[in-house]
Amino acid sequence: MLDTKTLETLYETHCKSGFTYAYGTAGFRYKADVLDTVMFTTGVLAGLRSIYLEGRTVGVMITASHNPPEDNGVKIVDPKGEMLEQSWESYATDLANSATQSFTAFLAYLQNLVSELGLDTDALGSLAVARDSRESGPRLLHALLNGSRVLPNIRITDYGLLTTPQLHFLTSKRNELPNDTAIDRFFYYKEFLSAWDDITALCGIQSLPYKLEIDAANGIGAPRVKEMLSTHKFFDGVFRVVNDDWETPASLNHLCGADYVKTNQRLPYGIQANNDCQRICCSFDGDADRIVFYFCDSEGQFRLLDGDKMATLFAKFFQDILSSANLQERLSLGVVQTAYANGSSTHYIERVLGIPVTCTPTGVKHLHHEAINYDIGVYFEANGHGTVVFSKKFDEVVNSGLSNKHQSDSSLQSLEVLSKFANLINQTVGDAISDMMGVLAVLSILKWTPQKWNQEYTDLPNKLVKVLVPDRTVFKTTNAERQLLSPLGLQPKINALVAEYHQARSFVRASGTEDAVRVYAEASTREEADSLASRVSQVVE
Ligand code: NG1
Ligand code: ZN
Repeated sequence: MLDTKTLETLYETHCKSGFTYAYGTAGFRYKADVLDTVMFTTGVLAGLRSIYLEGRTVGVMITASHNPPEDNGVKIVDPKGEMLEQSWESYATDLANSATQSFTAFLAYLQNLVSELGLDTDALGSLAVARDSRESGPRLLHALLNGSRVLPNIRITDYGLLTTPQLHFLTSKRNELPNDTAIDRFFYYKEFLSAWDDITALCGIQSLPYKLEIDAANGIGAPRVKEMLSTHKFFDGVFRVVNDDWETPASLNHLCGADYVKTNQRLPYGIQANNDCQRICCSFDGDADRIVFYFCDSEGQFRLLDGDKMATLFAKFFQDILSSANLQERLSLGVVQTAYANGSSTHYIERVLGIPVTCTPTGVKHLHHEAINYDIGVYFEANGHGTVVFSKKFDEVVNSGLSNKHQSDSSLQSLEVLSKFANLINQTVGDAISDMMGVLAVLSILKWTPQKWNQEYTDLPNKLVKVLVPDRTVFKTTNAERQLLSPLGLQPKINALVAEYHQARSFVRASGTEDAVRVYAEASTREEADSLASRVSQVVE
């Protein structure tokens, strides 16, 4: 039974009226000062989710990723480390919006939900909670914890400051491993570093072929990646973390980080332009679930290696290694992208490598769900958010291959590398640290320089524009967001413009994280891409 008196007192402490929330592409994300109500209700809902799942641990992450420092947000992580199931997103939204009406409306919605789902509010539940480095984090955490305390038997593990993917990973391990296993961020480091050691030992890699410069966006990724790499001899003296001032909240994502580098196609503050071909650089976003790489070529020109380039690198690597393990017929390999993937990357994967590509709507949960249909599913958004997932069949086939005494030495070695690679990748969600290790391992194994990686294909010039419109909800799309259904008559106008350019593509969709419409255009030259983007923006306005 809910203790309505306590509930009302806590409601009065944390909830305000007059705001409408929506669970978007990455949970609830707004200016931090309007988030107290939704933090409180999300605490309640996450507890209910755990009770619904018979006490399995559910994760809650407080972050606003690459957004400015004054924003914050919250998202719920399901027990396998994946994003919250879709039907519960609307419960989360409706519960929050009932709380912005009145206590009576909130209580009525909550009681109705509890009875509709047949939940016992006194049952046992478990939550794993963490936050990024934002100043508003402690206050919002307090509201969230008070929400979950409305349910008397929810056990809460507060992990403090973590990267988003660390929380996803620890949530999944909490549900997978025996209760007495110490599952904390040091467990995370141990898992990934031991996979790294196995792979480098198998492949005879004794040192990193380049110096590594990491721009940590002045976010929580800075202390976490330092904590991980500085304990390990392999990385001694070969890496440097810049933009590591995570304790100054205002500097978060300011002139640095993956989003800044990808959007502006330029070096972040703190990384110098030079043509040192022995150097590779990368940028994390504010909660370290995205990464982009880059280098400066022999002319000192900035060259971006984004999510599309990572997808193609992993796709090529796994194709080669599946073939040397003689598994290309038994295990399927596919790549999942969104409409923002550069047309050249899709062409390269499908036509040059001959690997199937699927396109899904924006948001990693869509990509993830599609990727699990392959035995090795590589998925990345162009902005650097993505990972690789491996099927149960993958584990079975690789393990049975490893126990087969008649394998040639080279097949055996490939099987071992495949098996260890599945441990180097954070399969629950895109992870800047794990993706970074994965890319460095692939480049070291293939003996590729960043230049060689970049030369595999050349991006089509492209442009992404944000257009402010009175009501973005009228922009409805189909065909993985590549065509507009409404406003009526707009898509034919876009088609007519696209037809005027070479190798051109353009699409329009409403953002799920900002109050704006995004226009993407690509074409054979920079001038054409810019001109197409600007003309499509004009017809949208
Ligand atoms: P929206 O605002 O829905 O375009 C943005 C990114 C997504 C994804 C989410 C979540 C682009 C064009 N869009 O979504 O890829 O990362 O944020 O953070 O980069
Ligand atoms: Zn992020």
